[in-house]
Amino acid sequence: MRERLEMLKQEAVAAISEATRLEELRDIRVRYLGKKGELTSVLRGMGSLPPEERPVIGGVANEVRQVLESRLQEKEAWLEEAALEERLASERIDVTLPGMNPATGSLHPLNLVLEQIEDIFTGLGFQVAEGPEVEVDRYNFEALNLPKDHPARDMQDSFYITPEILLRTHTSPVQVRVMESREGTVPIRIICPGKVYRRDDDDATHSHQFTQIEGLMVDTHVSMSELHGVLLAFIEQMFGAGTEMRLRPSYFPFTEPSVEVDIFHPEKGWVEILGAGMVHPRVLERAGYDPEQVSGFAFGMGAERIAMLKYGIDDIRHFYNNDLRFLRQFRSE
Ligand code: FA5
Repeated sequence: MRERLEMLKQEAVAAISEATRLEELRDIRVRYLGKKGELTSVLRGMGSLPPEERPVIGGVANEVRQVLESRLQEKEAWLEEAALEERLASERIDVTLPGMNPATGSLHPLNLVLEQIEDIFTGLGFQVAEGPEVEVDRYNFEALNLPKDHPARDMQDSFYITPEILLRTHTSPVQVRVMESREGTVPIRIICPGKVYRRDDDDATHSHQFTQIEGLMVDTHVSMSELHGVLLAFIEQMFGAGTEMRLRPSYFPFTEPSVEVDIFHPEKGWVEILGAGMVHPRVLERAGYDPEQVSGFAFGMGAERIAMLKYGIDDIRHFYNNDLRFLRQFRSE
C-alpha cells in the first residue's frame, strides 16, 4: 500500500508540473484528492490492514495529501500569475499612438436657423406649437377666410390628396388649431415651424417643399405696433442690431390689414422675408374668439429665405441636395 501511495504521489506530482492551464489543475485535484479520488480510495482500503500498520500508512497518506496540496497551490499561483502577465501584455495600450478622429456630424443649416429662430421667440415669451403636414381643406383655407371659390386660393397652388385633404400650403392652419384648442382664452403667443408644400416651379429662390415659421399672438390689446416691435426685435437678433426693416402693404385673406416685410441686405438690397398682419375678425370668430374683445397679429416667414440671407446662400436647392461640401461649411467647431 505504501508503494501504491508513493506511485500515486509521483504520478500526481508529474501531472501537476505538466499542467499548463488552471482547468487542468482543477481536474487533477478532483482526480487525486476529490471524494471519489484515487488517494481517498486508497485510504478506504486501510480497513483491511493489520491495526499496527494503519497509523503508519495513514501518516504516509497524509503526507502525500499535503505534498499534493502544496504543489497544486504553488502551480495554481504560478499559472494565475502567468495568465495575468499574458493579459497585461495583450491589452497593453500605447498612449503615444496618434488618436483616431471620429467623424462627427453637424446640424443642417436649416435646422441651425430654425433653432436660432425658436430661441429668439421663446426669449420673447412665445411657445413652440406643431401641426400636421397633411391637412384638411377646412384648416388650410376655409377657417382662414378662404372659401372654396375664393380667387386668393390661386396664390398658393396646392397638392391635393382628396378634394378635402391636401399637403398644407403654409403653416397658418396651425393658428386656427391653436386658437380652437385654447377655447377663447388669452394670451396666445406661439410660433410653429414646419414643412409646407406648393406646386411652385423650383428655381433659385422657390421650392415645391420649403419651411415656414408661423407666429401668432392674441390678447386683449394687440395692435400693429406690437407686431412691428416683435418683428424688429427678431430681425435685430437674427441679422444684427441696426438691420433695417420695412413693412409694405399687402393682401392675405386671413389678415387685415396685411403687410409684407422686407429687410435690407447690404448686397441684395430689400428682400422679402415674411407675410404678416392683424388676424382677420372673421378668422378670430370662427376659431371661438370675440373680435370685439381680443385682437391678434400673425406672421409667416420662409426659413430658407432667412438662412439664405444669413449665410449668403445663393440657391435654395443647396438645402435639399445633401452635398457634404455645402453641409460641412456649417460645422460649429
Ligand atoms: C403665406 O404663406 C402666409 N401664410 C403668411 C402669413 C402668415 C401672412 C400669417 C399673414 C399672416 P406667402 O405665400 O407670402 O404667405 O409665404 C410666406 C413666406 O414663405 C414668403 O415670404 C417666403 O419667404 C416664403 N416662400 C413662399 N413661397 C416659397 C417657395 N416656393 N419657396 C421658398 N420659400 C417660399
